[in-house]
Amino acid sequence: MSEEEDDIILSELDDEELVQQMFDDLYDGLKEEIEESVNILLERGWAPYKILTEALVGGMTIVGADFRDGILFVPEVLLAAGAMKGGMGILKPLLAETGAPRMGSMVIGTVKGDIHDIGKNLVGMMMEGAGFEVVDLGINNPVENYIDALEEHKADILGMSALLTTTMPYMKVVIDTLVEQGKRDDYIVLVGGAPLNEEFGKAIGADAYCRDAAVAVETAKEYVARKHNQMSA
Ligand code: B12
Repeated sequence: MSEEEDDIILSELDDEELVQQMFDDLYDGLKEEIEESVNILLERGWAPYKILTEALVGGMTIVGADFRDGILFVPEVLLAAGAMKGGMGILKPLLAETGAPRMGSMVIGTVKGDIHDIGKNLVGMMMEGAGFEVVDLGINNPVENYIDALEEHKADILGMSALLTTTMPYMKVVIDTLVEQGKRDDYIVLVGGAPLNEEFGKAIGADAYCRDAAVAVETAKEYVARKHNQMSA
């Protein structure tokens, strides 16, 4: 880090400069700086969701582009992910404390062979904020993990995440197993992750593909309401 950069006092930057600085700090994997900036924006009255989407996800998009283009490599991206998680950790309780009524429950996890978890964590956080109970299975989940957890927690929704074109077909393995066991219709299945699209979601037999965490919450609410209506009909 150059001396010049050392001298930046985050709290003296205006909002726009601070968000720009957060993009740089996320890129450089500076967790403490990211945490400090998140706290500054909160003190300035920014809504947690705005900080999450505009500053953190915004910064991660830049990291993603440079990773794709071979400018950044795994170790750097891991540091960036660590910094992102530091910021998310501060926002998590704030997003969860909306006092929303209990909506239902969701089991969520990243599929077997895949260790990307930032998007999944974000979906989990937003779902909790919207009043869903969330059981997070973490990464690298074989089919049994999903099915055991769905049954144990009597969940309404199954959420699967995959960020690799090589791991996304595993979602179909999970759905096919549910079909074989006659349990497919017991759950609302939502899938997501950067390489997926709506067509893929349909092709594997999911109820819906969700582009981002906000869409996931809206979709989950819609399906749960529909399920309850069907049950009371
Ligand atoms: C961070 C990152 C990593 C980190 C992961 C750290 C972590 N703890 O997650 C590390 C460095 C470990 C990593 C490793 C690898 N990565 Co990587 N990684 C990324 C990167 C840059 C960002 C992903 C991210 O966190 N995005 C931010 C979040 C917020 O977005 P998101 O995940 O898309 O989630 C949102 C939506 O998709 C949706 N969503 C996500 N999940 C779910 C689930 C449900 C149920 C719902 C409803 C919605 C939903 O909502 C989320 C929130 O809005 C992407 C680039 C990209 N464009 O995605 C590459 C990327 C995914 N990685 C890639 C690759 C190739 C790899 C490696 C194979 C590299 C290597 N050579 O080792 C390994 C694979 C390791 C493995 N087995 O999983 C490729 C995949 C290419 C492909 N087509 O398959 C990408 C696209 C980069 C690229 N262009 O080359 N990676």
